[in-house]
Amino acid sequence: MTYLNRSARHCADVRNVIPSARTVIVTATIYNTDRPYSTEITDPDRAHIARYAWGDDYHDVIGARMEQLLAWMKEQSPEPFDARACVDNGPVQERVYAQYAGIGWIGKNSCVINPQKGSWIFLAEIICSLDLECDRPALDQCGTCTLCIEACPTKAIVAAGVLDATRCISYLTIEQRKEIPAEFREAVGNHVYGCDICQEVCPWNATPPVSADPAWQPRAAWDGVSVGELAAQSDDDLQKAMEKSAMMRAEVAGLRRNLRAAGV
Ligand code: B12
Ligand code: SF4
Repeated sequence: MTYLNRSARHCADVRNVIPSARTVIVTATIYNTDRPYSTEITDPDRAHIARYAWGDDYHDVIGARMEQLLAWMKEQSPEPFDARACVDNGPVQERVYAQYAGIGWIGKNSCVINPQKGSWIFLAEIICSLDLECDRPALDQCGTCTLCIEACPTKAIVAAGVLDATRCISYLTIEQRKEIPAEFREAVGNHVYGCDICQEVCPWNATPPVSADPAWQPRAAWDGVSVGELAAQSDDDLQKAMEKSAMMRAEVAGLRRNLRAAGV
């Protein structure tokens, strides 16, 4: 993730993207479904895949929706304006803008938490030159709770809101390409793609809303499967199941490596 370092200065100000920028519109899209949390599953063989990756790739789905929203704004606006839509991959500190836009606060687990909807939300933005009225920033409501810090299996949350990304299972199983370091293997366990634990234990996600959007429903290949069942699938079948999903980031080779680390 050295790109984060290289682009930090550029990402600190959206006027580096659109020099005429006056407003950032932030959207939050619920992706939670009715399946149990990894922390609720007692079957020791069950494979754990982060829920944001169960369905279609959010970059494609939300990217297309943001372009539609932007097209609608351009139709409605009495004046022309400059704009760019971003989701995840754009040069934007998304959580910072989400907090300032009133979507939610950046929690101790470093995810944006909405007081009604929890944190199973994808963030996306439209940076534009329109001078729109702003919402109020969201207030931090983590209080004295430290459940996420305590529950993190790799102790990646080193202080409230501060993540040592190199310890996070999401980084270890998705972003980095080497074998999973031996010191983390036990803690990573059956987490074969990403991790949700610090959000699952969050009290703001105790009764979360569920999305009926077909885009986020779990694909059959990941729905309730064991690590053994996943490992038994051919590379071709895994490739087909991963097609147009966020799991393509790790590719079949990355998933296989994670399955090996899980002992299958
Ligand atoms: C790199 C990245 C990661 C890395 C590092 C995570 C991290 N916490 O930084 C890894 C791979 C570990 C990761 C993991 C996950 N990620 Co991620 N990730 C990103 C990404 C692409 C960039 C984040 C980044 O720049 N981090 C590096 C530094 C700068 O972060 P930081 O030091 O914590 O930054 C804080 C301060 O420095 C300060 N700050 C920085 N700049 C500025 C500027 C100003 C003006 C101010 C005031 C403050 C300020 O505020 C920042 C936010 O707290 C964003 C998308 C995006 N473009 O923003 C998604 C994003 C944060 N991830 C997301 C998700 C869903 C996840 C996972 C849940 C996926 C999973 N299930 O496995 C996990 C959660 C892990 C966790 N507890 O955070 C979502 C979060 C949604 C939400 N509700 O908040 C995002 C927003 C993507 C999206 N569009 O929805 N992720
Ligand atoms: S996603 Fe998992 S490994 Fe990463 S900080 Fe949260 S609990 Fe820890």
